[in-house]
Amino acid sequence: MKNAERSIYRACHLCEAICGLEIKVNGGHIISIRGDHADPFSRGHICPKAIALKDIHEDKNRLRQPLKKVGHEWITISWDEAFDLAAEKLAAVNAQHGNNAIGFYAGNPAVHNIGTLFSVPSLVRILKTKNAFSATSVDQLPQQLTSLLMFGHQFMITIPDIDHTDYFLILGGNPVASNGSMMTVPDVTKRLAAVRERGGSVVVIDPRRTETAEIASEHHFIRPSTDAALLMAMINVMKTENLFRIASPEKLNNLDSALLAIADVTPEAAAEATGIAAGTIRRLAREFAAAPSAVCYGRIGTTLQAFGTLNQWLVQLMNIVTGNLDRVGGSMPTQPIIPITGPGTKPGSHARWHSRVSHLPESGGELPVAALAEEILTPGDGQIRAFITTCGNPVLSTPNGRKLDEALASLDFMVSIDIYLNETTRHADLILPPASSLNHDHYDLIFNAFAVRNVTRFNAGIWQKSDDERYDWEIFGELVKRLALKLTRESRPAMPTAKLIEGMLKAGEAVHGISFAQLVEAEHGIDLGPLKPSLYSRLETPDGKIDCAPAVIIKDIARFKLYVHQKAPIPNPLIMIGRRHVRSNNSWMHNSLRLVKGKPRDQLMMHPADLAARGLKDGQRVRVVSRVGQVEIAVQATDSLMPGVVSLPHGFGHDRKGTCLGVAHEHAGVSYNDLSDAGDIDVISGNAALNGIAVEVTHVST
Ligand SMILES: Nc1nc2c(c(=O)[nH]1)N[C@H]1C(S)=C(S)[C@@H](COP(=O)(O)OP(=O)(O)OC[C@H]3O[C@@H](n4cnc5c(=O)[nH]c(N)nc54)[C@H](O)[C@@H]3O)O[C@H]1N2
Ligand SMILES: Nc1nc2c(c(=O)[nH]1)N[C@H]1C(S)=C(S)[C@@H](COP(=O)(O)OP(=O)(O)OC[C@H]3O[C@@H](n4cnc5c(=O)[nH]c(N)nc54)[C@H](O)[C@@H]3O)O[C@H]1N2
Ligand code: SF4
Ligand SMILES: [Mo]
Repeated sequence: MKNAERSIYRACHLCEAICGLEIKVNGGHIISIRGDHADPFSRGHICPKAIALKDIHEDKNRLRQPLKKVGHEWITISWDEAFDLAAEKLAAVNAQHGNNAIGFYAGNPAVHNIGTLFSVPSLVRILKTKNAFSATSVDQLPQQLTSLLMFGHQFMITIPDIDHTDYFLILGGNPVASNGSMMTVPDVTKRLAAVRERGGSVVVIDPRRTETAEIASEHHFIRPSTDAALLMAMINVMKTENLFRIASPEKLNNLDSALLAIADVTPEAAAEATGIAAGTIRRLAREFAAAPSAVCYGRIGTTLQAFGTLNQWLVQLMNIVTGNLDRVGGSMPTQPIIPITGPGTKPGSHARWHSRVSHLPESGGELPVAALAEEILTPGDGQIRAFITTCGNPVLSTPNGRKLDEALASLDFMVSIDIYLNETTRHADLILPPASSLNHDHYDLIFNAFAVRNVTRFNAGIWQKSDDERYDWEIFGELVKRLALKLTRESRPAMPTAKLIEGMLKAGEAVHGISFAQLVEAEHGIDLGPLKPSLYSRLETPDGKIDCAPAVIIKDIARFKLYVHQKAPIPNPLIMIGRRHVRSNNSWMHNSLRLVKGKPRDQLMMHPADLAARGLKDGQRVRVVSRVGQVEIAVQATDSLMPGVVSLPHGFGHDRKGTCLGVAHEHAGVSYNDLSDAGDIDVISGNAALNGIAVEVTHVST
């Protein structure tokens, strides 16, 4: 048997770090999973989640056959029957209620699955629905919208040049736990340490002293949702003290009006809003401006909050006025061999239509998911009556999960393409489970494009799937085909992943010089070198210049000032924010015992002074109450939180009835999003404001 053992090299598809793995298999069994030291990008780094790939692959709860709900029972049916049922039910809803009556949601793992990534647009095209949603609007939408408004393309995302910067300013990101986001950066802890080793600084701005803050040069607490004041004041200090080093003024439109719009925010005013001393703000501004190279980066803490787009605009302004946009050691776009910007790609769109009930704007063909529950629950023309989900668990991951539960339960028909019967898919009438991810061919189209180096890698599926299994792209393909027939619309046949990559690679081969055969051969991935300045020559705005003052953003400054004026001085009630842990991944990896065992990680974190003020004690069960809901959970006293702020991880709450997740159920925790309010949004983008929500914490007995 021993000589049947073989090593497979493959990128991990679980998070954005895309670490190289060495997976030892024997026949159909996984023997071990280790870091791939020959991967030039991840250099052998992995985290505990990678080992759990084996658990997911072998998980008895992972669905293997189509499931149909009959009364309160689930029965397995054939693929043929399942596709027919889905097409028939969806077409019936379409015929009776029109195109917008079918809604669609794609969740996070869709971005890690190239087949799904390319299938989603085909499905939405066939449905002709304006009610398409995704996890983008509980995540990075403000970043994409800012890129669209300023640079002319939603995916012209600039990436921190972590390996060369002298000054890394991180707001609202905890890459040591998350392994980096909108910044694909395997082995981030070593790379952050290297910034300091070469004499540079890492400065973290976060209401919690996070794992990243612990290894930074300095950390400052900030009152949630007030980052914009800090950034405005820093820019103003640089301006007043003549510290600007603008690199390409001829490429900048409207910089003066941008600066004018924020000019009245002094360090003193920002100190009052943020809780960071005015002297510190001045020093940070001077140091950022003086550093040979510097980069300002803002992640979930700056996007998944009430001023997401404003924050992302200010992040870019910081980099622009200091000459760090599109510069080595600053913030630069990648040049992936399969481009996601430029000719033939979709630059994105904004506000071409709005949601029916709350009038939230479309972006890139999608509506903000904060509008989903009300679009299902509110009667009238265009009401969503049937729903399709893939790779998503919006009941736990989007605002007001309880209301969404109610909404999904009221649908005429729901079908989920998913591997688990979980909090969301339990509402489906039909679940179509794809084959194990490890059987899929894998290419990180998006994460290659957001990486801190130019990299590329293709890995074929480890095993052939059995005849009775389907890849995600095959499920979509068949669904689209049968729907097209029923709706008498035209569809294109789905293409196998490898063929798709081969085709796209060929299109650019004259430029990048890498053939598909070479890519397949290079099983550890190919490093194509560090990021290089290219943004200024690739701008896709009509005049090829950066718009430094998009009107919708400038208009939103007044809302921010009002917010700060009303809410900042005394944070009472408490303000709740989220957190991530390296052993967890959004809502869907809690069925791996290896990851959830040990000390609980789902408590509410709270400052001892806030506990004492309420007569509460460390370890006690407490009730957390928000405008829309309440949960009961153990509290953990910690001075790593700013007083007045509490922290709860999202993705838990596995005690809902009707799921089939044995281990997760035993480690249920509570869902953060039972407390978040769909009415709390970043008004410009409609992105949910899941961080920075008002709660009160009391004794359970009251
Ligand atoms: N309060 C709060 N809420 C948050 C966040 C937060 O920070 N705080 N973060 C937000 C962010 S950034 C995100 S991205 C979202 C994530 O939100 P979602 O994407 O809605 O949820 P996930 O937990 O990622 O659920 C993934 C789903 O995909 C399924 N799945 C896994 N692998 C596959 C596969 O290969 N194929 C198919 N078909 N299905 C698969 C899983 O079973 C699960 O149902 O959550 C958001 N919600
Ligand atoms: N282990 C693990 N890794 C993951 C995930 C996971 O669930 N688990 N999810 C993946 C996904 S989908 C994503 S999008 C990325 C996210 O990657 P990150 O953005 O790095 O995610 P978080 O760890 O949630 O870090 C957000 C930080 O923002 C802080 N914060 C909250 N509110 C504010 C605020 O108003 N201002 C400031 N300055 N900070 C604030 C929080 O305290 C927290 O430390 O992680 C990815 N990687
Ligand atoms: S850091 Fe992310 S990509 Fe790397 S092994 Fe862990 S889960 Fe996989
Ligand atoms: Mo995310």
